Amino acid sequence: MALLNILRYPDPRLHNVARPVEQVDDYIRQLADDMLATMYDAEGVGLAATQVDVHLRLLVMDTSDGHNQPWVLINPEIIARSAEMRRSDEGCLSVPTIYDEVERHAIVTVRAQGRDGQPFELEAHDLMAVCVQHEMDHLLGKVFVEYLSPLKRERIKTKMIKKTRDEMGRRRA
Ligand code: K1U
Ligand code: ZN
Repeated sequence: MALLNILRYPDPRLHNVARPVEQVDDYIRQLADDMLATMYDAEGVGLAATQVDVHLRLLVMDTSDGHNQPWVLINPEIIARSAEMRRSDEGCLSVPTIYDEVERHAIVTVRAQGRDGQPFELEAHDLMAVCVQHEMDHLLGKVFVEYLSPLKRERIKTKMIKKTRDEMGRRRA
């Protein structure tokens, strides 16, 4: 299992729109396994293929308390959304240390294919509902900071550029 590099905002590749997965083969299964390993290593609860610079409709998540209920969603589509909306704090492995409130549908039903290529439906509530909507945004090239005000977004962009530059400097020293 390999740990993959996670793109950091404002990398322009985070705005690529992912293409559908045509066939669930060994490459896709290996990618899903590597994404899960990368997500657990980074202590996240979700990860979209876009974030590891693979522009295919694939996401992984595990919002369980024991971090032992991995989900692989290939070609996910939202087929139902609750009218009820809910605001909650979000974070993103591509925007480390930044958390802010975003409004999402409280419940969503998603149709996807699993790691075995078989279709299934999942009704997501609570953190899982937030996470799956956040990850599906990534597949459309959208990062959660785009829901924030232009001023906040500019501040975050500046902070991330500085953080990345400082980390690169420390790594070289
Ligand atoms: O970068 C990502 O897309 C992963 C992201 C998913 C997410 C979590 C919570 C709300 C929206 C999106 C994260 O894993 S953020 C970091 C995290 O570990 C976390 C955040 C909230 C609750 C529990 C964990
Ligand atoms: Zn994210």
